[in-house]
Amino acid sequence: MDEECCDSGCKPCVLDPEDGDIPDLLNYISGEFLPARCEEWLNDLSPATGMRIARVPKSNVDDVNSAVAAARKALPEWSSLSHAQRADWLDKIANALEERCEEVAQLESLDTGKPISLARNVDAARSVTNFRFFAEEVRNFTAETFDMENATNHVVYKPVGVAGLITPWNLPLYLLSWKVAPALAMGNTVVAKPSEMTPMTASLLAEIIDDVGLPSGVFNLVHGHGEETGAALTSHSGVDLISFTGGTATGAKVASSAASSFKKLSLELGGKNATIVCADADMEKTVAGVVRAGFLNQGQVCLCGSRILIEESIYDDFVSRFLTAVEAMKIGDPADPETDLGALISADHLDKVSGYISLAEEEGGVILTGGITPEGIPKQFENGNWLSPTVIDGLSPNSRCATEEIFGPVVSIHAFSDEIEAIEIANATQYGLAGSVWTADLDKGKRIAQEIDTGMVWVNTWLHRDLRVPFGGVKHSGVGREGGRWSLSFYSHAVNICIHND
Ligand code: TXE
Repeated sequence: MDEECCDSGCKPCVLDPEDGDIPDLLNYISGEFLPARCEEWLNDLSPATGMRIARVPKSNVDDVNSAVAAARKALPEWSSLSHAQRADWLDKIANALEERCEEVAQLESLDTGKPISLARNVDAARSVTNFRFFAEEVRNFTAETFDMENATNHVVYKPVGVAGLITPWNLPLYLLSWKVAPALAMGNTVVAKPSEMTPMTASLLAEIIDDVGLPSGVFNLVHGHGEETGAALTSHSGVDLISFTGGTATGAKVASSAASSFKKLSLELGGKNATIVCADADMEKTVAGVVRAGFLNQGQVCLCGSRILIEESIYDDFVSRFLTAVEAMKIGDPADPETDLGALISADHLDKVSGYISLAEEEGGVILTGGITPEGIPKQFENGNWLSPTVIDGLSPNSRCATEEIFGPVVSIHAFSDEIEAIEIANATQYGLAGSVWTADLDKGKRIAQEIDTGMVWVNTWLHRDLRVPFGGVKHSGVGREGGRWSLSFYSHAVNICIHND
């Protein structure tokens, strides 16, 4: 094996001497598959093995300019279609995607290091559903009218224009399709910029869109680094709207870049979500739910419950059952259908997460389980980014590890004495995305849920999604809401036309 300095990070990547036939992914601009104009490439690495699995165009401002020009050119015709016509296009994409569902799952698991079962049941399935759901939403979309004594107000929803869609690496096609579908449904044209770490399924989507014959320029895809390609998109004067999902620090840069040209903006950022376990909760169901909330996708979901608050009277009993369940999870080969936990996204990210575990020890935390490279990882994975699921006790709820986003398979556990203290701890972070409450008393569950400063709270469940409901955060977790009619409203301008009756 040779070592080479990757463009996609400062870590050396491992090159398989037999990787000569790795795919070169391409941009998709105005209906053509193209390399970056500068003909430079980034390496896409497998999180599980560290091997290079693809090359990605290192696009720059020239490629972004071409993509935006293509999207602007396609806008008048696309935006003149009816809702029903655009819904038909979304259904065609959904059907074609569904036919290649297994391929989506395989690519997503390879590119992200997540277990194949998760890629099949969540990523691939939801990507199809997103297109189908928004096809139906826009078909049934009715604009409001408001009658006055001598006039009628007609609200008309116009497309915003060219939508720049920037997505992260944790749920690549799931999140991209969550933005592309409503953006197209409302008559916008799109320039998508997926994460440079997980470009594969975005390229597959471009292939599918090309196959179904969507008019050229309606959907464009530009691969590349965030600082170069992403920043060129957010600052582009020909882009009218930015929807961004990613880290809070990047979100701040995106917001300031988009602000000078007053782009419509939606930011879905990080989270540090509390899971509140009350003494009256059903122990068996709660343990299973709290493990899932803490560790799904190796804890790399913005909604993950990484701060577990447990009522004092059941603390010892709950923790003992919780540890047993955490230690029973199967970590290893992402391609094995029995695997529960795969690899972390990158060597840099593993360093970040491991750094937090060291910090936790400095802050007085005690590692109850995990915190190490899992034992028995097969040889082919020895250069991958592996970490065993980690549970930390003894931290102050105000410590950095208990309040900052770690975004890995790491949770901290804390005791609380009553509802008021649980709410106080839950709110003691700059984030405000989600949370969950586990209790047999549904009135209490609802009461606590209303006091948590987040955009979403689940009671006795987690990540139980109805696509019609608003999705988004408060505080440093984001700005704006997407989902159902909130998406249709974000991806359009509401214009009022008042007609006098006399
Ligand atoms: O994401 P970034 P990173 C959190 C998590 C993680 C941290 C950093 O805590 O550790 O963010 O992750 C593009 N202008 N989340 O650095 O940088 C980038 O190319 C325009 C939470 O990997 O936010 C990618 O397409 N775009 C999160 C996208 O932004 C830029 C999911 C996200 O990358 C850009 C992922 C710029 N200046 C990480 N810089 C969630 N909310 O679910 C980067 N990008």
